[in-house]
Amino acid sequence: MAAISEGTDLTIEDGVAVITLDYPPVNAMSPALMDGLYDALTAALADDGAKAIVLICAGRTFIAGADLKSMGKVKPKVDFFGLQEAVENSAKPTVAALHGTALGGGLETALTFHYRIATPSARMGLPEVTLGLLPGGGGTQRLPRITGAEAALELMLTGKQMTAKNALAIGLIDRIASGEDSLRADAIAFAKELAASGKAPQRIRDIEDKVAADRADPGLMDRLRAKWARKIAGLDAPQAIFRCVEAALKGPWEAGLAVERKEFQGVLNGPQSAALRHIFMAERAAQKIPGLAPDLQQLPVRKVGVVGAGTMGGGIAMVFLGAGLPVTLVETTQEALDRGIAGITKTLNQQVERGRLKPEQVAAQLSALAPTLDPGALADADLVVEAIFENMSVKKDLFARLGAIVRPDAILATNTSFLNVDEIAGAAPHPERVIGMHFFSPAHIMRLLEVVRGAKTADAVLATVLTLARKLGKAPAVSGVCHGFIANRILGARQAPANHLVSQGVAPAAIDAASVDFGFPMGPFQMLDLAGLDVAAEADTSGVIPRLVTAGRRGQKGGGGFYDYDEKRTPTPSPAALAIIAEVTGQRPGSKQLANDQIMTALLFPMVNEGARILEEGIALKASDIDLVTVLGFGFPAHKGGLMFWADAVGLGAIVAGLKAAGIADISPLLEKLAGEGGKFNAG
Ligand code: T1G
Repeated sequence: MAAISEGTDLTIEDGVAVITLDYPPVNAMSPALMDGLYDALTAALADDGAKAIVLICAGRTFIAGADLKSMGKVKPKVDFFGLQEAVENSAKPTVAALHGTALGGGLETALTFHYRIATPSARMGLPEVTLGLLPGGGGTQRLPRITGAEAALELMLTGKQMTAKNALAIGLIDRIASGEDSLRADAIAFAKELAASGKAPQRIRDIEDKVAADRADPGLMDRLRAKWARKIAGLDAPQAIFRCVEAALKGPWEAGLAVERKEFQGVLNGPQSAALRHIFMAERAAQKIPGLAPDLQQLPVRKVGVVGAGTMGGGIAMVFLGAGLPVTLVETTQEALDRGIAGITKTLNQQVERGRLKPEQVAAQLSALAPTLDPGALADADLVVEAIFENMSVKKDLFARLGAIVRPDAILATNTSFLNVDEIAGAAPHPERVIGMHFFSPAHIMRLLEVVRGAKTADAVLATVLTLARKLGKAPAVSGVCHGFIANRILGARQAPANHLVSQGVAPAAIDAASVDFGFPMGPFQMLDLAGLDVAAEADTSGVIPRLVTAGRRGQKGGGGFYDYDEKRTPTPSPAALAIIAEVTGQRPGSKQLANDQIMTALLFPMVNEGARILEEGIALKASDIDLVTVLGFGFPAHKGGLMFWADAVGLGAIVAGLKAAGIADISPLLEKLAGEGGKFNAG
């Protein structure tokens, strides 16, 4: 084994040059990897003892993409295209051996090899679009040549991963290894076979039949644009991908590649990609807690208890069942328990109808669910999550009772959305094992998990829950103890100015429309209708929401709220609600018209101010945690990077000026300080 460089080895085995890359954690295409690969290729091509070349990676995965940490910052000595020319124009057959997740630039690199073999469990895809990028290593030109434009667009616009089996079926790979451990041997055997056959290496760039057929269909691209229009509206990368695919169909190869290069630079340097890459990194950074020893002994979580089988309890139970953990589900009445089980069963069966789960998976999950009226059944649980009525005394009573049932080291987690976790912990013996696990509804769909660290929560408990969150497929973010933690506290900061605009005569529907135009899935009043107006009645000093509630307008679930809803839950502004608003505020809704950006400034600037306070108080450890929470918790547009990233882009000076112009006096000192020194929340 000749070491070409720190992470690149080259050996000649039976006339086959085997290049092995080892750049943990995911063999991302850092300049070091690219230089090592280029040097190894050059050596292999020059070595007469090598009749074919295999590329394989050590560690958990084949190249998982360009290196997000150095992208656009540090240049390799030879770029993607120089590397690919060397491979593709090799007279010796070249084979890429894929395992793990061959993604983005990794798959694109594999596509410049003449042949590809993968392990049965390997997955591959071009997820660049999820980062606001596009496959900038020739992927937009090679994929249509393999799959045709329609399938290529589906893969590049969704960024979805495909299995080795599917990849074989569409011709993305040529073989599947006989087993997970035989990839290297099978790849070498494949390469030897190719060398012996004298078969000319096949370059994907030379495959023209599919693009020629697409080119012969003049209406194809218009039909595909129409198909995708709504999903990609307002997003730069998907539009650029369309232009690249059109160039691939038009040809010739060099022209198409030139279009891809130009379009890639455009999105790489655009605001949306910086925002989306920020969120990608924020999700990973959120799991790194300063002062938490990385080798901390974590607690085993093999058996889970959930107390409460309502909407949240049922959803939480499904989250654990979906991760393969057995769940004891406790309720106080048989009727509530039966209703909970029925809800879980119905939802799991819907997942089967949608092709997300197989019937045998549902059967396995339901057999791992143990419903009971006896809390004593929790005695051997390693973790118990309560999802009962949002009332402090009820929760404290439960934790006191649980403290007498479960082991002293069993973790007790509360799913409270607002209440003081320290006070709840105080009701249980060994409060150091108490933590908040705030799931977002629907719990089995929403990825965010606010992990609320109590004053006494032990580090081992925190570390265990953070690891568990990843196993559950959740994106955890740590919050300190305050009313509403991070997400709901910031949402509360949005509701006050929204209510104030309504009291001035701005129509709720206009405020919601401006929010959707900004990129939120829905605006504050549609969201209130969904959550139920009673949760926001007390805080509404304008008096509108309390009046709607007393008029029986409690939201979607109870007689409509700001909107009336048809059987498909399509909202229309409610004349009854508008009349109540006019009566309470003395202003006809709509009598005041504001531009969308004026409305959004009125809503978002106070949210930024609250985010700054959350940072000042140490409730959130860093601004990127707040960005992650706002994107995953209530749909702040990810292509704007989350609340604090967006504020940095607006400029903190402008935000302070806007708050002052709106007469908001209590501005966060941190926000004032950063604004004063031209700083940013997400510095560096
Ligand atoms: N660059 C740098 N670091 C990366 C990385 C990347 N592309 N992907 C992951 N990491 C780090 C991550 O920060 C974490 O580090 C560790 O690896 C484990 O990641 C030209 C331009 C591969 C499926 O979009 O989807 O190619 O926090 O916690 O859950 O066309 O990571 O431990 O220090 O996510 O097992 C395209 C992104 C890039 C793939 C593994 N590629 N990565 O998931 O582990 S753009 C991607 C993932 C591109 C070309 C374009 C996932 C994963 P640390 P992890 P995981």
